[in-house]
Amino acid sequence: MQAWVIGNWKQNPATSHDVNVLLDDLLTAINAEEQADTEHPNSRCQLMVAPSYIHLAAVSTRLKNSSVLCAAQDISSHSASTGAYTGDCSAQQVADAGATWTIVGHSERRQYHKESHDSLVQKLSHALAQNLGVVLCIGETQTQYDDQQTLEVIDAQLAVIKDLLIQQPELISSLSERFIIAYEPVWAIGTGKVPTVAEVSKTHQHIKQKVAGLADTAEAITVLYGGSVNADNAESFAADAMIDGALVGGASLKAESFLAIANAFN
Ligand code: G2H
Repeated sequence: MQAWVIGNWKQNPATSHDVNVLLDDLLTAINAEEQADTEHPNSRCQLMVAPSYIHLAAVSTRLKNSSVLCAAQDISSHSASTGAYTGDCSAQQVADAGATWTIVGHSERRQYHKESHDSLVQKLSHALAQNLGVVLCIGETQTQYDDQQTLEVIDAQLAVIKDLLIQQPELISSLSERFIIAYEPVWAIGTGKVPTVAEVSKTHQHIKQKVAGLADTAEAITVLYGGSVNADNAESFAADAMIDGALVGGASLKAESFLAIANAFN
């Protein structure tokens, strides 16, 4: 299975200048790595970055002739295209800005913007209507982890896919191409705390089985781990067959650490 390493830049960098410096560093290093390894062009993991809306068009333009894809961090739940929704960006607008994927359901959106189950189903539907791939984030809080409710929480969060498929059963055959799941325990995000590889592996296996059951298919969906992934711990996650890559926050803001993580999954 193709590995993915995705940089979620969140509300960073602060300025367009800093965005360009990060992209300069990233593209220079990627070019050097690709030229040094022309024998194995297909064994490298797929890289993607998700800048904030304000930088999306500029970043996607700069990435156009590179191997790095560009994603939005979120899309509007209200409409796939236009409407009176102050502050929102639609799936059509982010696709027009050059994104080919979008993150949906990140725990920071769930926590700070109170995203509901129904709004997430709408976002999935709007993204797919505009041919955007979806990185759906799921994961339990510290209390839920302590109470050993991880799998129950995940099942409840994955129900957005079930409800989407009830509305649009024709999506079943292409689900694993159009969706990536990112398992991000909320307590591991930006904290430096991580679950054990065995815990992540068991949860990923559960997610793959659950999604395969929802879509009635044997085809496994890509499942990434996210939450305090860095250059030091990436190799241990990459060594596990159930972990198909990483969704990286803080460590994606430096080209060196982002590419070190990518190289662990190559
Ligand atoms: C989890 C992750 C990226 P970080 O939010 O989605 O962030 O790697 O900083 O924990």
